[in-house]
Amino acid sequence: MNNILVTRSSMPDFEEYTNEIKDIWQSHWLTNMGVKHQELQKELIDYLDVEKLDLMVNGHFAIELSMQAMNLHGEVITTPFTFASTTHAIVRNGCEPVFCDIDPVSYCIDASKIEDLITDRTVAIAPVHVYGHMCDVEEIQRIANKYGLKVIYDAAHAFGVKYKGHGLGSYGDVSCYSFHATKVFNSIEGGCVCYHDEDFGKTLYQLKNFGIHGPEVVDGVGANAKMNEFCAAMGLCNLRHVDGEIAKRKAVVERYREHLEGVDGLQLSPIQKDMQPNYAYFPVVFDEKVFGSSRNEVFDALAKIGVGARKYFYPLTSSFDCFHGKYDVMKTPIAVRISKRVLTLPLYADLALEDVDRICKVILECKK
Ligand code: T4K
Repeated sequence: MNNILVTRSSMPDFEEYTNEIKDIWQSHWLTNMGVKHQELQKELIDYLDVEKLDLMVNGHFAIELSMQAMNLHGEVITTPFTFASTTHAIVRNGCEPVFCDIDPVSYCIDASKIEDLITDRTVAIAPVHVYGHMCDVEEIQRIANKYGLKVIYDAAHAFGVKYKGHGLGSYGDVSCYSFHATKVFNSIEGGCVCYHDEDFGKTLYQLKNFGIHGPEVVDGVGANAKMNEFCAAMGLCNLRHVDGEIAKRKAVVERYREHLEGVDGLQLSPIQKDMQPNYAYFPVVFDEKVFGSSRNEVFDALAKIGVGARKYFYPLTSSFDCFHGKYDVMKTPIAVRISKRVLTLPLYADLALEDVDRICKVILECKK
């Protein structure tokens, strides 16, 4: 079997992309909110079913600049079971992450534990729709309204997910998506912020362009987080095919489930109620005592046949070296447990079902 990695970027036909970028050659307009940028922005508002949206250079700056635009100072309740980006965006804004434990089934923030963490310094909640699973958006909004907190969703994994028929990105004050090469929908690098408040949108737009307000006015300390025209063009192409890609991912996930569902010692994620999933990741949690092999042993067995599963998300962000000694990881015991036991299996649209069969065979051979 050829090497199989945890994911593989979806790409349009070469001709489709070169066709899409032809007019960039004619116009010589390469970046700074050009025609492709505007087109993609419009199409994504429709596709994601959200009110307002601004494109970003990547998912990380979507989160970081959203927080900056809200001028947050204080504590932000979040989870450590995520990619570095979520926690780093909070810290780089000068705020203090306060880690809430995760739900043992969805792996998203356990909303029933948020209120206990609220202090007079709490300014926001930054939950993560991890693996494209959905947070308890209604309960989180109830808490935010009660305590006057902002809600910034890290929706990096949640492209195309719908809840009760509506775009998941319309929940909270903002939802931040990633369009990185490894995501369900990619623009090579890219991301967006979905939001409701017009004034927030204006501030965010300035912050992604150095804080520039007008040709002679710079009234914010901004960054450069603009999506360029080549990335926007890739996004336009990939958006035409994303429904087909998600359907193919679904077939891969169903094949995994055929092999692994009901096996003692393995925890698969259920499809959540009222939710249209995007099949972004396929996490499996290994209970060594029941299954007979640990997560790490399965990881090694797969590596031996050239399969690169990943330990998303191990280590927890709260135990990163850069935060050494700062956070007590034992305050989030479920996150610790899941993080030590989870393996995300290869998943992408073109993964052959026969390869899924072989991957599962190796996993099941680890059962003792
Ligand atoms: N919030 C959350 C919850 C996130 O997961 C992320 C990103 C963000 C925020 C921030 O969004 P961005 O600023 O990145 O837009 C990868 C991605 O780089 C990262 O975007 C993603 N999360 C994270 C979960 O996964 P690595 O370090 O695992 O990437 P890497 O280079 O090992 O790639 C993983 C696999 O993907 C490779 O084995 C093969 C495949 N791949 C990779 C690249 C770069 C491709 O097929 N094509 C490619 O171009 O972080």
